[in-house]
Amino acid sequence: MKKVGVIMGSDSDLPVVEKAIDKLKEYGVPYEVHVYSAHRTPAQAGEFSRTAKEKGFGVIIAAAGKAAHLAGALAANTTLPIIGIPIKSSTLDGLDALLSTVQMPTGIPVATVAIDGAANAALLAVQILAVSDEALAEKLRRSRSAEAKKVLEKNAGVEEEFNHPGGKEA
Ligand code: RP5
Repeated sequence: MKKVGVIMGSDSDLPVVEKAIDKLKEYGVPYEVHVYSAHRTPAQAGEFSRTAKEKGFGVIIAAAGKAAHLAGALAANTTLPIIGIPIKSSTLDGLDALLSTVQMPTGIPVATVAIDGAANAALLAVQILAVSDEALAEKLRRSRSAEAKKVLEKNAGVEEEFNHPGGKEA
């Protein structure tokens, strides 16, 4: 199976990025984690994405905060899909990182998830790999069914409480 590269701009992003790592572990997807910064270590970031395909990566997740150029800088050097996680790490509550990550020029796309949306970034990476991996696709389907079942159970509880004679809203 192809690996997922998990790159963050600073180790201060790790508390959020760990949610992506946990999700990849849950799906048994191989991954590597690195701290490469678009601004502080641009040579290492560029080298990583230039050689990622030949090193067996299929998708790259890039997490960065503030003026978050990491995902775009990685995308500039590879045709592998790049998923950007804008990190909330400044006085602007992550809106700075969101706009810096999502507003890519035509030709160099970055699939941007929500601010601090690390679990969804990993799920999207798994979904990309699952296009050519039926066992992984089946795991995703089973997980979605299990999630739906939990929501339906919660709905049943709420309906029971509010929609019956004698219930709170009856
Ligand atoms: C970004 O600046 C990093 O991704 C991090 O979110 C933010 C702050 O970095 P540190 O100053 O905590 O290293 O490049």
